[in-house]
Amino acid sequence: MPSVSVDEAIRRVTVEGWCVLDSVIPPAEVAGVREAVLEVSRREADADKPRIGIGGLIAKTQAFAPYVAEERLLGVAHARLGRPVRISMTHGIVTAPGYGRANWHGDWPFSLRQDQKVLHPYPVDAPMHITTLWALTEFNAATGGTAIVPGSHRFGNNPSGDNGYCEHTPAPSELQPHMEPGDVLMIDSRVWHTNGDNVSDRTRVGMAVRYAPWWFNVHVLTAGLSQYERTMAERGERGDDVMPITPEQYGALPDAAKPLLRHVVIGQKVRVA
Ligand SMILES: O=C(O)CCC(=O)C(=O)O
Repeated sequence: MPSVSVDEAIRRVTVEGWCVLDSVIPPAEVAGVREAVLEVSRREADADKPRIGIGGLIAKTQAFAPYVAEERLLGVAHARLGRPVRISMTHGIVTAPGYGRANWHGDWPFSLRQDQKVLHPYPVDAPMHITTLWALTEFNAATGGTAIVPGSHRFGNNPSGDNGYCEHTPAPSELQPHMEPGDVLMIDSRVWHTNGDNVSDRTRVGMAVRYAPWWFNVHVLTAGLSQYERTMAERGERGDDVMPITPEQYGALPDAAKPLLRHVVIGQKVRVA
């Protein structure tokens, strides 16, 4: 039985900017999801890499799809972002023992070293994106679990926007929530966060799934769409944050997940009249 209710989760994400939802993936089912993510990471990347980031995860495994529309996740997303919401990005994260802490940042469009971003200080105080970080192994201070600065969604800027705080120095008020496999950390994407140091002897496995309101423009991130193709050609790189899924992959998704991912199906027929 989950111990955090929908209402409590909404209150915490609204006021404190974060909340841990326990057992979004039931304990008996976590190993299957973890193995699916590890299988993709073995296919995609050199096992010796200290951090393997897997962009467009939903196009590579759908093992986590049964959980993305969980009542509390959608309850908070709807309360903060309105309806309908969409899943903007899905990433696998695998960090090896010894992998060090990265930099404080907010997530796009609050990752302020990117070209496309919200101006800072932010011109409006509004939730625009929600990041969820899924523990598939234990997340804690030893394994390099996500560090956050509670309340920082209301600070109007973050260290990647040169706000006077060092991006690489621990913040006095930070905390690293302890999460069991299957738990999910839900944050307003403006919350300052980073991975911690993995000082354990265990590989940390997780996922990031982000939720966006209906008006949020993911075209610039979606491989195959003209806005993405033009931008990436100018930059000479191809980001893999959002990868399209096939109609077959879409058809096999659980019904509750379909509305969240409809926008990334390729080969959709367009009716012009
Ligand atoms: O690895 C983590 O715990 C944090 C990942 C992160 O910062 C992100 O996905 O934006």
